[in-house]
Amino acid sequence: MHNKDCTCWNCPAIDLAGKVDFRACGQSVEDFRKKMGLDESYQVMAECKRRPELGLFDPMSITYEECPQWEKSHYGYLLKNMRVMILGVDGYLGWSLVLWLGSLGCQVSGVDNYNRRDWVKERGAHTVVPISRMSERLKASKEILDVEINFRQIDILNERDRLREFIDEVKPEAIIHYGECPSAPYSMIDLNHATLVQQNNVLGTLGVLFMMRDIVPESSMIKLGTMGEYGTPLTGRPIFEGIFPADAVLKWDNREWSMGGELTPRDPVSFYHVSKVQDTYNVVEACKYWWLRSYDVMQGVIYGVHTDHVAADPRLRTRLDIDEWFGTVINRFVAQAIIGLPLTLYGSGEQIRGFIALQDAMQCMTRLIGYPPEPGEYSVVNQMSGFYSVRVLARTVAKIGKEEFKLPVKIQRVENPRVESERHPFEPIYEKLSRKYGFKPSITLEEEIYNMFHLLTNPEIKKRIEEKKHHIIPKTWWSGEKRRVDTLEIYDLEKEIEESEK
Ligand code: USQ
Repeated sequence: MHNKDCTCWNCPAIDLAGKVDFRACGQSVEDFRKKMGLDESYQVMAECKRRPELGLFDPMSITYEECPQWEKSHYGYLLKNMRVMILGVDGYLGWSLVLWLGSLGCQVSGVDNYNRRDWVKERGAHTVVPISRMSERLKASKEILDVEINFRQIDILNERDRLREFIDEVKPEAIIHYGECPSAPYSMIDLNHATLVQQNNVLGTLGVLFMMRDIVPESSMIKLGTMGEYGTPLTGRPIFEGIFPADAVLKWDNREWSMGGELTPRDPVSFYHVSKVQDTYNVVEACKYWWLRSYDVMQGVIYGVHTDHVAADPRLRTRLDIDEWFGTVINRFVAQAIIGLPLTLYGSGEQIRGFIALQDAMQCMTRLIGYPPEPGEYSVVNQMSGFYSVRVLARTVAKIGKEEFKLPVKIQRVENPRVESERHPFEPIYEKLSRKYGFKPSITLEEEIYNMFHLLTNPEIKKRIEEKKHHIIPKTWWSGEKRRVDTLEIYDLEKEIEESEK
């Protein structure tokens, strides 16, 4: 098990309050001992909130393997009945994760104010996979999976007192922060939308950090960042996992410096992505000032519809958006293929992004929850299982649509409404999750695309795609223009294959 040697130093049940003065870090050991009235033999001592009978002990002396509170699971050791709170529990990811973690025995709680439902509705779009109301979802999760979700309708930004109360009541041992607006195009509609996204995301998260400081400083925050924070560096330098590795060097003017440990440059690609960059700095600072622990999960584009839990009953399904604002590229392509709309490549279609299937993203989050960062640690993982150009994705979707579902799929190149590099090198480093946390992708791109076709060809869902067809072709330009993009070229799969083999 990848986390068997972790100790109480990582564990959220540790009680360090008053026993370790983190502000002393950076002072001389001598000053620290003097201030605390400690002698030469001083070492860090802590108590365990789950096992008070242990009294004071060295937190590095007990490993997960030795502690009865940590139990083996398919994803490494997991804290028994771990209290996990999911912010944004009603969304595409939040809902999938709460069922996943609840089924693994975590004591799950969730917060949402239905913003995502409202934003999609405001645009006149809808989730093509129908989803139930929250009351129905909660009932079904209990009935079908025996998962009890402690849900509270709270607006993270505007109801801070209520969120504080809920955190105080639950005392979560990990907080998964999915409670942000995830859409680049939505943030580019106009000033109001850019403001809404940045306020909601940046200030919402800032509030949560202060609450963690005051109420649950030993809990970890697992926060959703995005690969889009880094942009696509035209120099072709590798996209490291947030922080330069120890042997990275900056050379200039015949001099050299180590870059090890510094945050890597960010070059976001929309006002939404800027909000994630701002979050990064706020989280880094909170870890620095208050010794909070955080994983910043730089996630690639998630695709797919399947986890065993959401598929267990129609009432447990998670949402799937395919409109120009909230639909992401693979999900959109499959929906387009089903209704006979040529797949929309923006611009050249050569832009490359990292991708991960829904169920693999869930696996990664579980592994991170089971391996909390150390006090004060800000750690970054690039969460993806492969990277592809959108053109390759279109070809893959078209091929599966044609061969397995007998759909005559075509591809179209349309004007690119975004400002982004359409031809660029791309070398993301995404080793930590597999090397340190034991992540193994469980499904291939082709298998998940197949799953999507399978679900989305259902007549009811197909009808829901047809109903919102007019929201598929983008009208939101990064320039501020508001007009449908023009089609540049339409071709079939044979031509695409021919081109790719040239
Ligand atoms: N694209 C097309 N055709 C389409 C839709 C998109 O060619 O019909 C292209 C876009 O131009 C872009 C790429 O596909 O180059 C990805 O676009 P997307 O809409 O699938 O995803 P994006 O806007 O980048 O944002 C999504 C999620 C966001 C997450 C991000 C991860 O909405 O929450 O942060 O993926 S990443 O892309 O790695 O930044």
